[in-house]
Order: sequence, then structure tokens, then C-alpha cells
Amino acid sequence: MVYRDLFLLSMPLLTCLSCPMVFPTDLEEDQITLIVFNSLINDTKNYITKIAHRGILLGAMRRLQKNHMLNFTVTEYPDYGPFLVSVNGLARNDTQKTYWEILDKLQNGTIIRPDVGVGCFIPNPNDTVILKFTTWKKKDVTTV
Ligand code: B12
Ligand SMILES: *[C@@H]1O[C@H](CO)[C@@H](O)[C@H](O)[C@H]1NC(C)=O
Ligand SMILES: *[C@@H]1O[C@H](CO)[C@@H](O)[C@H](O)[C@H]1NC(C)=O
Ligand SMILES: *[C@@H]1O[C@H](CO)[C@@H](O)[C@H](O)[C@H]1NC(C)=O
Ligand SMILES: *[C@@H]1O[C@H](CO)[C@@H](O)[C@H](O)[C@H]1NC(C)=O
Ligand SMILES: *[C@@H]1O[C@H](CO)[C@@H](O)[C@H](O)[C@H]1NC(C)=O
Repeated sequence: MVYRDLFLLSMPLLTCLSCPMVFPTDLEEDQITLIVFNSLINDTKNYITKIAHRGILLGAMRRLQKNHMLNFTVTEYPDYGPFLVSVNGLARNDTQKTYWEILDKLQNGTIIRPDVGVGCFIPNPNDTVILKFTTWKKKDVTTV
């Protein structure tokens, strides 16, 4: 017990001592590809955009919006932050059970479904983020 506790106590110290100083690279900008994909009519629009190093997806989207390339709206939820409502004039519709799903294609081709929204999701450099207009099913509502 005593040994284990001492080990746990020393963990943070060791972590700090081995922590590299990487300030200059923190100022760099990374790049991601953003795909706006309406899966209901199979329509695709591609964007390449800068994103702050370790920046949130919403930040990259705002840059595109500022340059009048992309138009989107979000609604703020108290617990989870911004929910992506519309992209380029196409909005989610609860009656039709449609929404904009956030997907992320990693550099090795694997597509993941981030478990946070646009305000929290931090893509890796060179990832392809896919905003997919699709319908939600029972599966999403029970297991998402
Ligand atoms: C149902 C549901 C959905 C449905 C909502 C449709 C509907 N009209 O019911 C759909 C399929 C659309 C959905 C989508 C997403 N969801 Co969802 N969803 C849920 C779920 C299972 C239940 C929510 C609920 O009905 N609560 C009960 C009602 C009474 O409370 P409410 O506050 O009114 O609920 C609303 C909000 O939760 C909101 N909502 C749902 N998901 C999300 C996600 C974000 C980021 C925000 C801001 C709001 C939001 O829609 C609900 C209905 O209006 C929860 C998990 C849970 N058990 O709570 C996950 C949950 C809220 N979703 C989550 C996520 C990650 C997403 C997505 C980002 C997934 C993705 N990669 O695309 C997307 C949102 C993308 C976008 N456009 O911004 C996470 C949020 C975690 C976080 N910290 O951000 C949760 C907690 C599940 C998880 N992974 O742990 N979701
Ligand atoms: C969707 O469009 C792509 C490219 O235009 C095409 O290759 C693909 O076959 C289409 N899929 C469907 C289901 O229509
Ligand atoms: C952006 O989309 C919203 C919602 O569809 C719309 O009300 C608004 O007029 C659009 N803005 C521009 C500049 O297109
Ligand atoms: C959502 O879809 C329903 C049914 O198709 C339609 O009557 C309604 O006008 C739509 N809502 C919005 C906000 O577009
Ligand atoms: C791709 O990378 C992710 C994360 O690094 C990993 O979980 C996944 O197994 C990899 N997939 C393939 C096909 O290599
Ligand atoms: C992203 O791509 C650029 C240009 O191809 C490359 O220089 C960089 O190393 C890549 N970054 C990562 C993390 O793969």
C-alpha cells in the first residue's frame, strides 16, 4: 500500500520533469479539409482551410464563414455548447429527422464519429472533417 501511494504521488513530479518545452510550434497553423456532404442528394462541396494548432473545428468553420465561402448557423445548448443547425442554407429538421452529422476521416483513412460537437472537437492536422447531412435513426438516439 505504502509503496503504491508513494509511486502515485511521484507521478505528477516525474511527468513535469520530462515535459518538453514546445512553445514555438504552438504558434503554427495546421490545415484540414472540410467536406460538406448532403447524403440525401449525394452533393459534395470541398474546402481546404487553416486551423489553429490544437484549435476547435468551429474556429476553422468561422474562418471560412468570414471569407464568405461557407455559411452555417449554430444553436447554443447549455450543457454541450454549440449544435450545428444549418450549413449553406440547409437546416436540420426534427420532423424529417435530419441533421448535420460530424465525421472525421483520419490520415490512415479511418472514419470516426467524434463524441463532441463543433465547439469541442479538435481535428488532427491533415484530417478530413465531413459534415454529413443525414437522417437520424433509433440507433443514434439510443447509443449516441
Ligand atoms: C438524441 C441525441 C441526438 C439526436 C438529437 C435528435 C433529436 N431531436 O432528438 C441527434 C442524432 C441529432 C444527435 C446528434 C449529435 N449528437 Co447527440 N445525443 C443524443 C442523446 C442520445 C439524447 C439527447 C436527448 O434527447 N436528451 C433529452 C432531451 C429532453 O434533452 P435536451 O437537452 O432537449 O436534448 C437535446 C440536446 O441533447 C441536443 N443534442 C443532441 N446531441 C447533441 C450534441 C451536441 C454537441 C449539442 C450541442 C446538442 C445536442 O438535442 C437533444 C434534442 O433536442 C444524447 C445522450 C444522452 N443520453 O443525453 C447524445 C449527445 C448529447 N450527443 C452527442 C454528440 C457528440 C452528438 C453529435 C456531435 C455526434 C456527431 N459526431 O455528429 C451530433 C450533433 C452534431 C451537430 N449537428 O452539432 C454527445 C454530446 C457530448 C458532448 N460533450 O458534446 C451526447 C452526450 C452523446 C455522447 N456521445 O456521449 N444527438
Ligand atoms: C455520388 O456521387 C459520386 C461522385 O459524384 C459518385 O461517384 C457516386 O457513385 C454517387 N453515389 C450515389 C449513390 O449516387
Ligand atoms: C446563412 O444561413 C442562414 C440560415 O439558413 C440564413 O438565414 C442567412 O441569411 C445566411 N447568410 C448568408 C450570408 O447567406
Ligand atoms: C420540417 O419538415 C416538415 C415536414 O416536411 C415541414 O412541414 C416543416 O416546414 C419543416 N420545418 C422547417 C423549419 O423547415
Ligand atoms: C488509424 O489510426 C487510428 C488512430 O491512430 C487507429 O485507431 C486505427 O486503428 C487506424 N486504422 C488503420 C486502418 O490503420
Ligand atoms: C500534414 O501535411 C503537411 C503537408 O503535407 C506535412 O508537412 C505535415 O507533416 C503533416 N502533419 C501531420 C501531423 O501529419
